[in-house]
Order: sequence, then structure tokens, then C-alpha cells
Amino acid sequence: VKFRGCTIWFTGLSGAGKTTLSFAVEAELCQRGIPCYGLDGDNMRTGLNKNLGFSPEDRAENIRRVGEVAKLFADGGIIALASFISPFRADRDSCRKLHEDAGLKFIECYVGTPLDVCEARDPKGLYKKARAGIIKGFTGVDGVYEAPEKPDITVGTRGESVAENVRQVLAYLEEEGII
Ligand code: GGZ
Repeated sequence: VKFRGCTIWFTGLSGAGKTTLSFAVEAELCQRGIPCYGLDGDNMRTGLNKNLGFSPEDRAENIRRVGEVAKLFADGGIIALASFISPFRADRDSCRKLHEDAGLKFIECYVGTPLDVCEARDPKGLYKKARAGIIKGFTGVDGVYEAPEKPDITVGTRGESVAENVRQVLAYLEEEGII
């Protein structure tokens, strides 16, 4: 079996299901013996990026650093699974360029769960706080989210199951000859 490192970049609103999907993809890849690693706010914002908040400048820097880290994993032959809101198109495009200039694939997966669905889920009560004005600049409430114009993969827009989305991502990786 041959496989190549690459980065799968999950972008979407808070509560869209980015991390849930990336964990499920990671589990499936692991089961097949394919090296992969998940990057998200939990392991990046608590460590390397712990000096960053949620201002537009800090988010841009967060994404820049995550892009660099993902590229290193991809270069090492690992499938990097990055799950970040990454609200700015320009920042995601820079991450793509960083990869492509190094001959590495960058797969943008838009987790396009609508705002009303994310807000109804509100797993951490953050939307409620944002609506109450307790959190300022919350993505989708009073912070911008620029949806991808030409994502490689789009999921979450039809109320599909996580299992279905995993199959969609895996099918894409197979089509691209990555796995
Ligand atoms: C958006 C925020 C904010 C604000 C804290 N806006 O549902 P979560 O909790 O786990 O996902 C959100 C996470 C976003 O971190 P990212 O590193 O993915 O963001 S970015 O790509 O924009 O840099 C949310 C929580 O942090 N959170 N404040 N103001 N999400």
C-alpha cells in the first residue's frame, strides 16, 4: 500500500461538527494503518498558540502557524487533519499555497452546517453568550465567516450523518490517490 502525506483542512462555524468529523476520519484512517494526526484548538491554542485570542489578527496568526505545522506533518508522510473555524478566505488560501509550493496536497473540506443548526446545538453555550453580548466578535454572530468559494469537499449542508461524511472524505482521498 502506498500513501502520501497531505493536509485535510476542515473549516466552518463553531459547532458545525469539524472536530467530530475529523476524529471520525482519523479513527478510520488509523484502523487502516494510515498515519494521520489531528490538529485543533484543543492541542494548538493550549500550546504553540496559547498567546493568541480571537481578534482578526490573532486568528490570522493562529491559522498561519497551524498551516505551517500541518505542512510539516504532511511533509513527513502523515495525513494532517486540521479543524479550525479559519474564518478568513485569504488565510486558508495562504495555507494552500504553502502546501502546494512544497508539492503537498491541501484539501479544503467545508463543513457547511448552517448557523441556525450550529446555534441550536450550542454544545458549550457560546452562542448564547455571544447573543447576550458576553462574548464579543463570535464567528457567525458578530464576527465574520467567509465560506470557501471552491472547496474540494462540502459536507454538513444536507443534514447527513457523520458516517456518511466520513465515507465522502475517504472516497475523495481514494480518488486523489492519497490512500
Ligand atoms: C469563535 C470562539 C470564540 C470567538 C472562543 N469566535 O465551539 P468551539 O469553541 O470549540 O470552537 C470555537 C473555537 C475556535 O477556535 P479556532 O482556533 O478554530 O478559531 S479560528 O480559526 O477563528 O482562529 C469556540 C471557541 O474557540 N471560541 N471565542 N470569539 N469561536
